[in-house]
Amino acid sequence: MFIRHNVWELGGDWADPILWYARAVAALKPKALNDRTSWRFWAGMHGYHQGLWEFHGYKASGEQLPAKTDFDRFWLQCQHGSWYFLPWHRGYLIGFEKLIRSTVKALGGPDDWTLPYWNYFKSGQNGLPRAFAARDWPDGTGNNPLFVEQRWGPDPRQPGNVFIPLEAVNLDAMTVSDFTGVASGGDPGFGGVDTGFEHSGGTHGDLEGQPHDQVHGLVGGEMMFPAASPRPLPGLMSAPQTAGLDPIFWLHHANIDRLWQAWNSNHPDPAEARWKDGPASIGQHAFVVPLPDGSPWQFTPGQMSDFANLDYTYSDFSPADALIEAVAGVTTALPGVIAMPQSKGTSRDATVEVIGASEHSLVVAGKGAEASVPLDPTMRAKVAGKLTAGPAPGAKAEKVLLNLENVRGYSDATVLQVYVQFPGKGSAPSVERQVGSIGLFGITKATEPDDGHAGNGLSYVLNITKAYSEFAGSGDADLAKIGIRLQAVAPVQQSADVRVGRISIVRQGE
Ligand SMILES: [Cu+2]
Repeated sequence: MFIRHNVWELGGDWADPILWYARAVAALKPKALNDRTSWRFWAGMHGYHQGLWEFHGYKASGEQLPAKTDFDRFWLQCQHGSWYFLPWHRGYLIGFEKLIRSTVKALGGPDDWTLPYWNYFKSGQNGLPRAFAARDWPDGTGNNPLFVEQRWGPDPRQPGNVFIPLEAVNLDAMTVSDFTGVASGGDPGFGGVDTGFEHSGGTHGDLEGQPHDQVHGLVGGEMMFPAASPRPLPGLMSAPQTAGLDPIFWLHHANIDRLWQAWNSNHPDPAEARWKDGPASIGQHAFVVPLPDGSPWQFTPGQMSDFANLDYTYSDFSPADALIEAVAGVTTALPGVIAMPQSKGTSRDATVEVIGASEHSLVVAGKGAEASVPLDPTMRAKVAGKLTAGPAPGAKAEKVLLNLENVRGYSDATVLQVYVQFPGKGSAPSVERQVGSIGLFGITKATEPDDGHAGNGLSYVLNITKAYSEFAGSGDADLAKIGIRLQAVAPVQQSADVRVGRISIVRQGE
């Protein structure tokens, strides 16, 4: 059994597992793009963009791509906006870990190397692990392969200062009871919505949407290169087409994988054969990665879900180590997540109804944007009644959800903190609550029409039940209209043309 450990607790910035990782990355980076065991081939399996790869120096113009049979079989496979997001990435990590382990062994290292995970939620560990931030090897010589120039971090005024601002991420997904959600504006579920093979789906599952997407954008950041493009260019981690090129990608995904298994301790994965057997079982693209000898290894979500029969585990499954108090005053009680009650039935047959929606699209630029959403009086009364009464025995609890629909634009690194404003009645002051954040990871691809997608952008669903119920039946708030404020972690460039198609508030329940 191989054990994956916390990267911050290996016993030093350049503890052996990190040093061997760096040596293996150095060995794999120069390999040919079309070699199934090269660094760049593995990144291409996640996603590929010729312009970005060439601009950032990861492909020479005219350099040979993999042959068409290999390209079609292995490349552009990553599953996003799909209930396959977690199992696909688990198989991808397993294959990658095998490649690094065999490379480490070939270089004279130990034969039990495992992929460390980066738990940015743990106190004092939200900074980029230091070996990844150093330009030099530990002996002071240059060219540390774990260092990436195009990893700009959350603050454009301090490019290269990489950390995860804790007020921009949360572990709310861990409290979601169902793996599979609904795509119609309701909760998209812990693991995502029911899709076929889906390289860039429009609605991300709860764990994918938070913290996965945010961490990508906060680590990668973006930069203006006016000579090359009027739009900001994403750091490697900020866009799915380049993320796999950054060595930190794998440690981030190991943490997401760990959170999935932590959630699994008392929530089941989908039981449907179509999920377990994967898209290959319905005649679509198989999930397949090369083994270290280059031979293909095909896997199914069902195999990835059977954690006891995989040959690795984690040193620690706790999502974080303490209460995380967000700057906005929102307190999320983390230790309680493991004790959440099981849901009754599944959310897939729940009713989803619109309480109110904005009439215009909303441009997001600079520091952010604000909008107001009128709420229908009849629906408001219905929701207030249900929230006050609580669920009948055996019934699903009432949920109120904020939808940011058809968000389009060209800034994959953008992270927006989302606030809801409840206007006061009469002279009572209005009150604002942070309800989460969204990360626009994958937005460029979702904005441009391609084969299979109309360019509808990405849609986000945030659970605002807690904040809403505080005011729903209160005499101090007037909910005829509520305000939505989006606050950018880093300024949104005008040229990125970010806009929200529609904002709606929906209820989900019986
Ligand atoms: Cu990812």
